[in-house]
Amino acid sequence: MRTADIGVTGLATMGRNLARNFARHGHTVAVHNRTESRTKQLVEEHGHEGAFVPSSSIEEFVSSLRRPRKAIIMVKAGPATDAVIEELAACMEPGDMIIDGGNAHFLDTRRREAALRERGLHFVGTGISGGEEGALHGPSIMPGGAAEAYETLGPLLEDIAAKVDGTPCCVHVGPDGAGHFVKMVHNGIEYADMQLIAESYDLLRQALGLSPGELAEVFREWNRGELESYLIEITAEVLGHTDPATGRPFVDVVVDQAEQKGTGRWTVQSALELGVPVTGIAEAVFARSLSGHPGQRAAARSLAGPAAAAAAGAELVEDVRRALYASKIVAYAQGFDQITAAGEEYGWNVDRGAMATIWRGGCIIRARFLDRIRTAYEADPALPTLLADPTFAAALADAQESWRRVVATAATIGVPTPGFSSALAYYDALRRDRLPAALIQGLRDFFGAHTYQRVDREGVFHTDWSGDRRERPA
Ligand code: NBP
Repeated sequence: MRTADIGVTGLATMGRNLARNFARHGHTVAVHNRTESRTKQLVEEHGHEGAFVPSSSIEEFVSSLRRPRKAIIMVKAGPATDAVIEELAACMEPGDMIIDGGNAHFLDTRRREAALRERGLHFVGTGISGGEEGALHGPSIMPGGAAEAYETLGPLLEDIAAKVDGTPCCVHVGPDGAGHFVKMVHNGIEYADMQLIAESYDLLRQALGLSPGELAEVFREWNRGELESYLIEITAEVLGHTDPATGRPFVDVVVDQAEQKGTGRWTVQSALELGVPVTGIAEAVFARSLSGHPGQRAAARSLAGPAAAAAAGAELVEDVRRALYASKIVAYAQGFDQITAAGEEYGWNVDRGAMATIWRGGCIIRARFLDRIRTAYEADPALPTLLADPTFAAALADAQESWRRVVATAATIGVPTPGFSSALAYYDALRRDRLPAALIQGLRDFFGAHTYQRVDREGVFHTDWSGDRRERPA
């Protein structure tokens, strides 16, 4: 009975393709789904691709696995995951592993891992990126959980992961919820990346009157340089697509309200808790929210705009390319800061260079750029901010004049670029010698006696604002 190397329960889009990926790599895969027809369909349609062991019940599924058992759950994240964990755990024995490949919140993963550890089982919360295609042909895989579990599970996951220069896009991220956390930040960065791309498109279209087809060419060209990435590549595809029903550019027939499944929001919520300014991701989440308020947008349509409709020449294209690159560096730097802060908060010690390495292939944010991030962290694993890496600092220096012109042009002609603007503000704030936070401290002390520190003396002080205005140690 116990023949399968690994099992997958939950055979919708992701689970089915993941199971096929294991089978295609020569692994015997146990497969199970709550509704049995999905299991049967998988074996009927793809049974010839490798060795599948179908089961109609969880008990049968678990007993078809070789020990230590490794069962991957690919069901809708939330209560369904808890229900399936409970069913699996009831039939498992100490040392067995339950792997959650769904998009769980990392705090749920921490809770589940602690509960299963008590029962002698391993729980490996695993981020999987790359969507349907990635699951079949090689995703980027971010497993958390105990290092001991990774020893036996890791080789299987590395086998099916995407490979870049022969290196698998899979590494043990850290204990308990580290894998799902890093996947969440990956998704947050994906939001920021897409927002910056959308702003580039919008500004060039509004300022220069370029058509979507012409802009597709611009993005295609950009994809040959330092911006080379999956998202830039597919931007050219989407902008170049014509709606067959109307003959109009596809982008013009799509309702301009961006949806979200929640991982961007989770990233920002966590960043607020950790005190990390992920302005690029936050602006991207808010921009989607704003787009989804048609009533307010209609009510505001008659508000006054600038007199200047267009104020730019063809050099704006190169300026926007540089601004996009600079803003992208900021968004990634902020995301990596969040991983650092969470590592400290939860005791994970995540290797940031390794994260850049496993995001180079398989996932949505895959890009040439990630190689530079990997190199930066290899050169200095304790780098306080990516912006301080000599290569990125030079790239920002090179881009900053363009970046400022882009933000100024956008403001002048009234095109919203919250991603570009906030990234530039972050850059300028971080490089400042003195920030106006000193005034904020003064105000806080004035109205709430919140105290302050001085630049010239140790200690904490309070000024008696309503009395004699003398300073006293607090
Ligand atoms: P869905 O998220 O659409 O979930 C459908 C699967 O969940 C089906 O197999 C369904 O079984 C099962 N399920 C549900 Br719903 N409730 C269940 C329950 N109470 N007990 C047992 N099974 C239950 O599938 P998906 O799009 O393949 O995604 C799977 C996971 O991977 C999700 O967590 C998702 O967030 C994550 N993910 C998805 C992508 C992507 O691109 N789609 C990418 C990365 C990660 P049934 O057939 O009996 O209804």
